[in-house]
Amino acid sequence: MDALSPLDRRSVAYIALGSNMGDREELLRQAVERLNERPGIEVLRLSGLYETDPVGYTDQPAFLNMVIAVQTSLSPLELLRLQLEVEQILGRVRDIRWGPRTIDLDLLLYEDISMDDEELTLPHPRMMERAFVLVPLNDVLAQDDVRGEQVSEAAKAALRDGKEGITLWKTINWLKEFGHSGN
Ligand code: PH2
Ligand code: MG
Ligand code: MG
Repeated sequence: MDALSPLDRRSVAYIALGSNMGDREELLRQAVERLNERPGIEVLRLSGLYETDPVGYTDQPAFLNMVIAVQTSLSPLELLRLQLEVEQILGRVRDIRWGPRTIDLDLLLYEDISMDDEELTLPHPRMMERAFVLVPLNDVLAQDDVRGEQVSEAAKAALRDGKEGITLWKTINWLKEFGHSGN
């Protein structure tokens, strides 16, 4: 039997992005482009861009948040490390926990993997409570994903409660510009 090439072992993962410093839209766009240009990762779908009130530490500017669906041959930890690298390239300085940031990339879901490791917990432990994650995730979650109903119900509930301000700020079509990385 033939060995599977890495390209045959592609997995679908979902990454949440947020920015509340500098040119927020441009930082998000750059982050998505930099992920997409790496070998072993291809961006499949982009949510809308949502403007959201800060949650947790509230004395900071509004965020732009989005979620992307990617297909990847990287492992969860490799994907996480790539995200950290992209955060660093785009000037992320980690100081205040939950404080202002140029760019934040959080791995939400990787296939149906559950893990709780020092470096990475999957699914993301706080994702089901956060409208700024649930609403854009609901835009891009695969139609046949078993978590679809749970995510769309939680997103609707979060919007209904209205405790987190969240508004659709812009719809985007960056994938056309990026072209295809061919990996
Ligand atoms: N990220 C946080 C803390 N609070 N609030 C909003 N609206 N959006 C975020 O991305 C966000 C936040 C920690 O990563
Ligand atoms: Mg975060
Ligand atoms: Mg983070």
